[in-house]
Amino acid sequence: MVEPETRCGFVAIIGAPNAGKSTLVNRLVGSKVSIVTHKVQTTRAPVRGVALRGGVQLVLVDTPGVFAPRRRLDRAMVRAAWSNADDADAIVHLVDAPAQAQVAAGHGDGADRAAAEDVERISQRLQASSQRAVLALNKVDSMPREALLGVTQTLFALGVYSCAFMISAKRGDGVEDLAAHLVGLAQPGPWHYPADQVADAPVRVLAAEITREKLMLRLHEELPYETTVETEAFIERKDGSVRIEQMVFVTRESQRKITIGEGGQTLKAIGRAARLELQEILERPVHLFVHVKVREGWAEERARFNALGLDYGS
Ligand SMILES: Nc1nc2c(ncn2[C@@H]2O[C@H](COP(=O)(O)OP(=O)(O)OP(=O)(O)O)[C@@H](O)[C@H]2O)c(=O)[nH]1
Ligand SMILES: [Mg+2]
Repeated sequence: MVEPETRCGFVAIIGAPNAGKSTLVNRLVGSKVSIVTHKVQTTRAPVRGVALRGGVQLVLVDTPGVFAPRRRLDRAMVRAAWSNADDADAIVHLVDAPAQAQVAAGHGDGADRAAAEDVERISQRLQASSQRAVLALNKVDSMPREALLGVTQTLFALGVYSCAFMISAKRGDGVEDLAAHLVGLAQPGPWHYPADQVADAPVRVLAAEITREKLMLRLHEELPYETTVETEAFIERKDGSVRIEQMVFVTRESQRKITIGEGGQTLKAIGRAARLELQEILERPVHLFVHVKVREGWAEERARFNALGLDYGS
C-alpha cells in the first residue's frame, strides 16, 4: 500500500499592529493560541498555531506587529517578525482595511495613519524580497464594500502580492477561502507537529500571556507597554489542579500601585479573569498567584527577552 502523501506549510502572518493577526491565527487554528486586545503591540514574540485542513498541516506564525522600532524590545520584535517571514513557505500580509480606507479618504486618525505607514513599510520590504505575499484585507465587516475595492486596487498595484482575499478574521467571512489557498501552497513533506497539537508555546508562556492580556484590557494609557509577565512556578498537584505563580514586572512604583489598585482590587480582578480562562484552556482547577514587582530596566534585561522567546540582539 502506498502511504498518502503528507504536506506541511509554514505561513507567516505579518501586518501593522492591531490588523487582527492574532485573531486570524486563532480562527484558523480553531482555539486560542495567541492573545488579542484592542490595543496595539499586543503580540510580543512569534507564536505558532497549527491548523489542519484536508490532511495538510499549516503552521501559522503570528508575529509582533511592530515596524517602526524605538526601544530595544521593539527592535527585537521587528527582527523576529521578518525572520519568520523570510523562513516561511508563504507570507500573508494582513491589512486593517477600514483604517486604510479612512486614510485614503483623508479621514484617518493618528492610529489609522500609523497603520497605513506600517503597510507602506511592509510593502517596501516585500518589494525587496523575491517572494510575493498573499494580501489579506481584514475587518471587511466594518466598512462599506465600495471603499474596500479602492483599497485593494491601490495595494495590489504595488506588484508585491500574488493574490488578494477579503476577510473578517473576527466573524470568519472569507477565512476558509484564504485557508484553501494556503493549503495549495504547502509543500510535500512530513507534518511538523503531532495531529493533536495546536500550539507550540510552552504552557507557562501561554499562562503568562493570558495574564498579560487581562492586564492590557484592564489598564490604560502607556502602562501595558511598560509591563511584562513571567510564570515563575507551574506546579501540578496530586489532586489534579495546578498552582501557577506569576510575576508582573513594571518600571515604576506608581505603576505598581495602579496595577494592584485600591485595596488590591485591580490585581484581584486581573487574576480572576486570567484564572477562569486558564482553567478552561488547561481543563483543570487552577490556583493562580500574581505578584507585582518594580524593575526599572526590565525592557533592557536579557533574561526578560529570553522569557518572551525573543533574541536580545547585540
Ligand atoms: N471588526 C473587526 N475587528 C477585528 C477583526 N479582526 C480583529 N479585530 C479586532 O482588532 C483588534 C486587534 O486584534 P489582534 O488580533 O490583537 O491584532 P494583532 O494584529 O494581533 O495586533 P498586535 O499583536 O498588537 O500586532 C481586536 O480588538 C480584534 O477584536 C475583524 O475581522 N473585524
Ligand atoms: Mg497580535
